[in-house]
Amino acid sequence: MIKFYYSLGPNPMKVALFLEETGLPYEAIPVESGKGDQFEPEFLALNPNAKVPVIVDGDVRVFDSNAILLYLAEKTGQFLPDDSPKARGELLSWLMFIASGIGPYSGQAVHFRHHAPKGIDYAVERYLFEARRHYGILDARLADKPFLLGAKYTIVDMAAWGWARAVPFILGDDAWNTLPHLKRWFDDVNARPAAARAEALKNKHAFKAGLDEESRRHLFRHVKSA
Ligand SMILES: N[C@@H](CCC(=O)N[C@@H](CS)C(=O)NCC(=O)O)C(=O)O
Repeated sequence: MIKFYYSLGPNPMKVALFLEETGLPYEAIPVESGKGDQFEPEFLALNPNAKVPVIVDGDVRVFDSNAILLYLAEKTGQFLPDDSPKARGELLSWLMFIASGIGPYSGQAVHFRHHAPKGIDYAVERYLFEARRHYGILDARLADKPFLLGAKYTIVDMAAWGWARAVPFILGDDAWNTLPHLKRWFDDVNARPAAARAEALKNKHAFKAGLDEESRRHLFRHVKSA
């Protein structure tokens, strides 16, 4: 059975959606990042980057959410586009765009909007601008397509869904009004029973909520006094 090390953050949730879509048997193992579980030696041996998600599938370890999606899709042959170089080019391009653009800019926009000390407007504006620009690219892509690779729902949609769940928190409460195609797609993915089952993971384990001193110490390690 696959061991799935997770929290309820955007990156683990992409993998939860895949696991629920396929019905692959898995054991969900919570990692309390706010309590420092990610720095325990056993976890660092699985992911030297000290982040979730990670999966262990027999003697195979995979860390990083988009790598896990690709691994599981190739293993099961599910949620991939047609088997042609052209379709694979699209798959890899959009998957890496989400991995290297949507994810990091969203994460930094959240950090500077919600958690950084006040008064660094330049950083807030920079990351918010770039995050908005990235979501705008997805919105434009979806103007004439049901899903990000076209007619077929794939792991690229799952990768984007993990982050799309947080769009109002990342970009602001009115963000969905400015991204109509992305919102239509988001509603379609949310309507899938697997999305509801993935969301139900929150009922399995009560993760520590909020950002108290202990959480800040583990999550914001660049702050000397945290
Ligand atoms: N590139 C990694 C990023 C993983 C990541 O940032 N995970 C977050 C949850 S969404 C995390 O573990 N945060 C806790 C921490 O930074 O200590 C991926 O896509 O899996």
